[in-house]
Amino acid sequence: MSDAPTPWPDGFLWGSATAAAQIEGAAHEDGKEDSIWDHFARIPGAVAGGDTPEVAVDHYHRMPADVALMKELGLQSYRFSTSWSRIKPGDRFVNHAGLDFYSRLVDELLDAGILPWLTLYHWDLPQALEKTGGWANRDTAYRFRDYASTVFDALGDRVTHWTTFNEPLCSSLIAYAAGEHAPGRREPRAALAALHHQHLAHGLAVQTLRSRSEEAGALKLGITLNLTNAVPNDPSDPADLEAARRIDGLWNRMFVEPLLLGSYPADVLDDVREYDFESLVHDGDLQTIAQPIDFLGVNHYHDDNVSGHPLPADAAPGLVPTDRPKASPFVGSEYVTFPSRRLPVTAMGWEVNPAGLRSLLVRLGREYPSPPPLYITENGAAYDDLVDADGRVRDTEREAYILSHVDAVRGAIAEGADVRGYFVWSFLDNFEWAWGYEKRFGIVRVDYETQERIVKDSGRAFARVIADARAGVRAPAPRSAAVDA
Ligand code: GBH
Repeated sequence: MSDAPTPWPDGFLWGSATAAAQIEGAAHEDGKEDSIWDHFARIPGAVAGGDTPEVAVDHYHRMPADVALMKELGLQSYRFSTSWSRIKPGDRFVNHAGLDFYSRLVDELLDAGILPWLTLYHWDLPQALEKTGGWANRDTAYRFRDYASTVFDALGDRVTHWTTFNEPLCSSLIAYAAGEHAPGRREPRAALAALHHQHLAHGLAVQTLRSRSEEAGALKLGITLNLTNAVPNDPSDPADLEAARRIDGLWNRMFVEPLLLGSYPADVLDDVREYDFESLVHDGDLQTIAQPIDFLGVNHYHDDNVSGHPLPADAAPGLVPTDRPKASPFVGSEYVTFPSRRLPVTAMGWEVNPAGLRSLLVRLGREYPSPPPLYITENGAAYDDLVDADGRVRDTEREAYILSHVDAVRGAIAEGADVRGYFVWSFLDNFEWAWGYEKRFGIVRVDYETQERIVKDSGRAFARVIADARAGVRAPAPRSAAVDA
């Protein structure tokens, strides 16, 4: 009853997202050199099926047609990332041929009436910088600031929305401790160093871009975090509550709090005491990191169901570990387990639970004094698509996932969360990191033989959501509310 659908707030922004290494291909064209993902994918066993980002979905050569398709679906904004190793190969000179690709992309988007939403780092560090220590080396933060400044030189006249990092949790803890992502290191202390240095790099880049902005308020600067509710498996069990505190601390608060409060959470510093995290934090770093930002991007896919007990031998597979060998990304809390709650899951094994997104958004507004406006910068699902003989992709599960999560966002807004936009992940099927091309997240299908694009049923449904929202149409009440009435 309380769930009567409200219209979307004025100016609510609808879009879709991708990342350079996942879609561009042309991995060694026009002067681009190896990123850590090009390098990592060539290590036998690192990526499922031996897949690499070398060709991906060839977006580098098909960009104008892809933008035309975005326009056809009515996207108001397109979130993409720039590739550092295309723009500054080896982090040396500026490669104008590489930079020019993004300049053409931005022009194409603006011509189509689509707002460019640029991410500077979506996991593809130049391999040359990994050789000098990667993100475990503090100097990489300063190299990032210079790269950000280079991109701003070229695009700052046309791009207003800038995201420094996409999911620093993944590019620190999963990349440097679990070894599941490039560079594939399994060094907990290096992972914590990467975490702090990415925060620092964010702050340095925000300072630099802000100082370069000529018109106050014209630039919108922010960061995207992947935030995940840590749900205690048995809320009456102290061990499960403690496990949930640890995962919430390491997974969420270690990222949100330095940015919004200017401090790392004391309980997590205690959990990681053996790695001497505090010696990584120099005087003044936290002030740099806590620069005011204009938005917080939230990527959300699923909750984590958390336990402090070992899994029973006959347990259903939980969220982690996956089927590839890896170390734990849960630095300092390696003992925590993730039992299955037996909710429906996607092809990734991730739970489908839109209520989790709603509570997460509401909680951000309640727990932090005046959080910046929130944007859902990624939400979506992998499923094995059914393709009809006539080529129609009836991805009913993905469609249901997206519609139910869009509805959860609206529910959160009704409860007071300041959410200003929603980007579905992903615009195209693409290189799903360690899973290669096996997992498909697109609302547009890509035939990996021919590179043909086919809008899936979920893409058509999302286009209708956008059209209705913009027309001020009140969507029908969600099914549960309709039943209650
Ligand atoms: C996003 O990250 C990425 O930004 C995007 O590039 C990607 O394609 C998309 O999602 C789909 O995967 O506990 O170590 O087993 C994914 C967010 C957060 C998913 C951590 C896996 C658990 C890893 N990830 N999560 S682990």
